[in-house]
Amino acid sequence: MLKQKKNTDKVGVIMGSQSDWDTMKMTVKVLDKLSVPYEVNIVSAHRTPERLYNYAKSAKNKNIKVIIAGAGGAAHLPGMIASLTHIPVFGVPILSKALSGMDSLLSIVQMPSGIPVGTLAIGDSGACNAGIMAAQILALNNKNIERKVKNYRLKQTKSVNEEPEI
Ligand code: RP5
Repeated sequence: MLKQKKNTDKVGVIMGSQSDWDTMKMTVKVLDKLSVPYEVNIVSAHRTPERLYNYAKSAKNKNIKVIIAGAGGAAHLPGMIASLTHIPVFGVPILSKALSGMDSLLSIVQMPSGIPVGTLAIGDSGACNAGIMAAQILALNNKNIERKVKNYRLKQTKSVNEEPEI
């Protein structure tokens, strides 16, 4: 993780359980790549509801500009965080064992009108894209992150062969 100055804009990455880390490490990996400052925590909507409340209420004072919340199954974390703060929240549906992440996806995406959660794809792609999306938002006010995001995209484009290797 980057060394962080005080008052630096950052991303808050949270997950409902230690078991979500395998997926959410994809978010952290891409944030590192794009030089985006972040902090990462476990916050469970069901097992640690007071921690959830305190996290949402203290996020602004910690200069968190975007929150990425990964959760699986009943997956109430992103929606509950979004209900407690005006900071934009992205939800990452974890690929659950029982229902292959469909439970997580539907739970996160079906927010009532008035409390949005930007919902990403199930699993690793969603976790990675949530990080890129957050970087793109911070890039609006940060030239260094903007440069990193542009380079990331350029490198990705260059890496795609015109023809398949047969
Ligand atoms: C959710 O329940 C978590 O986000 C996790 O995806 C799921 C299972 O949690 P564990 O029982 O593995 O801790 O709250």
